[in-house]
Amino acid sequence: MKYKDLSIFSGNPAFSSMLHVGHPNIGNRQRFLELMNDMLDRRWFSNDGPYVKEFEKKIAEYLGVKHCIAMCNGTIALEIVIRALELKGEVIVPSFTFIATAHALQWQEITPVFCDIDPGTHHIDPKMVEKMITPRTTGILGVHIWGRPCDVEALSDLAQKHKLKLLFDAAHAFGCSYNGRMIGNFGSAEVFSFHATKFFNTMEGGAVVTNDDDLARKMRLMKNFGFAGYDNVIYIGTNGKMNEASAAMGLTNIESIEEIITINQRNYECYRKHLTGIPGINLLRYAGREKHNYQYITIEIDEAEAGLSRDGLQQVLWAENILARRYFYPGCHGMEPYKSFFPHAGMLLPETESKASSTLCLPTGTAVGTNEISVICEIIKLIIDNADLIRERIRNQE
Ligand code: T4K
Repeated sequence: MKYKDLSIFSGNPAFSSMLHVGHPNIGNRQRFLELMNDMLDRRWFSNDGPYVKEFEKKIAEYLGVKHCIAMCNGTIALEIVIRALELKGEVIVPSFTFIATAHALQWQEITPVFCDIDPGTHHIDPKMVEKMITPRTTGILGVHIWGRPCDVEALSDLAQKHKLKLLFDAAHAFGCSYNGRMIGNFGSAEVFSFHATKFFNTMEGGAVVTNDDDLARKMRLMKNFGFAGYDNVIYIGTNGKMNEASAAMGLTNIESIEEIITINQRNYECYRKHLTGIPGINLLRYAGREKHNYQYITIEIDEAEAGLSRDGLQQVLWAENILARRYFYPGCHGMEPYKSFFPHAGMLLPETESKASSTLCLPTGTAVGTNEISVICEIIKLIIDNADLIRERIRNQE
């Protein structure tokens, strides 16, 4: 598809350079450079260096949780905690999540059993979870999609009732709360991603946080090859360590976290104001008294009302250099190896299929200003106003 040809401004995109979803936020650059200089002087780059230790302490304090084990990324963090919890057999997980959630299970030969979502929240539906429990089920892996907490209480009750382990993928939910308590304090453990595209980043990085002392001890061994001191390996392990440069980025960014959230919230409010009233475009709301990080601007496109499909809208936005992303499309069950393993999974996942084909994430973060957001919304309005014409142009290009 030649996206440029779809520009509504006669082939001249509205923005001269790409507006991204996931352009990294950077705190105080000078502070980061100072930390990097110190690191170079010290010549200590990895293996539980001083920055990683300080980072873990700061994260644990910020979340009010006993243990933070920093890792090289969120995927390895998931794999390590899944192993430390001794999950096996089947684990129930939403299909409407990033592929890493499912892969972290499958990588350890655990079957991810895909569960449908609640269409109102986009979260794993506890009523459906209960129906998917079998004698092989050992755990539930909930995901706090878009930084909004999933139904922690219902999942905790289910886990308790059926004697299952409960783990949360909180990759999107750093800085968010559930019932006034910071995400990070629920289930046996919660996993964060601090990837460059996350609102709070360590370039690459992640962490498992937990209030369980034994689990924390086990994961500390596991992320360092199982070493319990020089020449003494007491456990099977891997290399899941965070490096010092990543920790320095984390230490820099944690100082600016409230500022970054304020900008994300400002951007969200700006989108809310400008998208209101555009037919068929519904912004997912951050509501209530919980703490939110506002890192995803997610819209749902009602094709019948908008006159255009989600994919049609995305194509025209790309032509205007607005790199909107259709995250979690087509759902984990629609990707390999799961597609081949469970070719009919979609029949049990109607809400997942519907949301995977109707949601779109729009650019935000500190690299995006309110003027740009007004223009993005103006363009979306123009596209929807001219949906018939645009459908015709897309058809001609296919
Ligand atoms: N669980 C969940 C629910 C997750 O969402 C994720 C990761 C994980 C687990 C696993 O955590 P990690 O192992 O990644 O720590 C991104 C991220 O790579 C991934 O971390 C994230 N979720 C996922 C939702 O999105 P893509 O496919 O969007 O990456 P890419 O390269 O297309 O970049 C996205 C946008 O960001 C582009 O428009 C370019 C921009 N960008 C990206 C990078 C890396 C920049 O402007 N600068 C950059 O440095 O996956």
